Amino acid sequence: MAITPPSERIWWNEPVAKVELIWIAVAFVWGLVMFFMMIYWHGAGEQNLSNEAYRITPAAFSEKTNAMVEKYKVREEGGFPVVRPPPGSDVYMLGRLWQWWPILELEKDQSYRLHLSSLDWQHGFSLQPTNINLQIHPGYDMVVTLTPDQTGEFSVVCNEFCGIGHHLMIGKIFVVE
Ligand SMILES: [Cu+2]
Repeated sequence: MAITPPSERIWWNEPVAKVELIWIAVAFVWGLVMFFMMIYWHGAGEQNLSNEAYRITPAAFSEKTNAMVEKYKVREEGGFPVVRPPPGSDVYMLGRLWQWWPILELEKDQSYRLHLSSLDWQHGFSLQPTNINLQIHPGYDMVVTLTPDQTGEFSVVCNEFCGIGHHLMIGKIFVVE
């Protein structure tokens, strides 16, 4: 904190030190690099997905999810319905305190339109172990076109802190032949 006024009245019009100019140039160039990396990673990276987003109310999203579960439920697992929707269809997974619901069973090398939304707060959809991450907000229907290319059991963990049950918020996607 300055307790005396600057000695020159026009204090801001001094020549800028060379070191400072170098730092400004470095920061500017790095900013440009990062900007173009965003575009590069969109194509070359495997985490930044092209997605679509639409407005939807939590009630409407919940209704669509329930309709899919009723139609395509094949079994239960730990109190969760396991749903096997036909390839090419719209599939829904909702986030809420504190679960990803329902469990999905998808076929390898088939494409699905995966719809994600939250019924309450912001959640993070993190597909493990592939490390695909999306922010999931109430009021928005995030749509990702998904073509699983390996079979197995994948976990969906919430990676946006959402309260006391956050660490228990684990969903599942099975990919089968
Ligand atoms: Cu959460």
